[in-house]
Amino acid sequence: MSKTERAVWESMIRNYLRRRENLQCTFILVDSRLEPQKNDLDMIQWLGEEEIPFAIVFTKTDKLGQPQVQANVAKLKRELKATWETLPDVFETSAEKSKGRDELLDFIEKVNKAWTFYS
Ligand SMILES: Nc1nc2c(ncn2[C@@H]2O[C@H](COP(=O)(O)OP(=O)(O)OP(=O)(O)O)[C@@H](O)[C@H]2O)c(=O)[nH]1
Ligand SMILES: [Mg+2]
Repeated sequence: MSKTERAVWESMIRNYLRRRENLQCTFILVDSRLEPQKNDLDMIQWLGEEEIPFAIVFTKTDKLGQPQVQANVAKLKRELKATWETLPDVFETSAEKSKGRDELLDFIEKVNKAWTFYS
């Protein structure tokens, strides 16, 4: 995507997240193979500041060894702890192995049951 197109998408997404009144939770999908990326950290920081509820979902955890997944998860948590007192829920998943699927579905069910409308 061109820089201009990216900016349009970004603005659309941020407006949606800010204005969607019945949004209960947002999921930030983070590639578990990568160390914390600036764009992910910026987005997470912004969601926190806007008080938009979110959880972090690490994806593709089957693609690397468990110690490396743990290392990248720990690094992201450490980065977040620098700013935030409480950390969001974090899920480690693999679409390939269905890892984390049940946990994530349970979480979504829990969120849906606690549905509230903020006007
Ligand atoms: N091994 C593995 N491959 C996956 C997993 N999730 C997605 N893929 C593969 O990654 C490729 C991209 O799939 P997408 O659904 O676009 O996933 P994405 O997280 O958006 O990944 P990117 O587009 O690569 O950034 C496809 O070939 C998928 O089959 C996973 O959990 N494990
Ligand atoms: Mg993709």
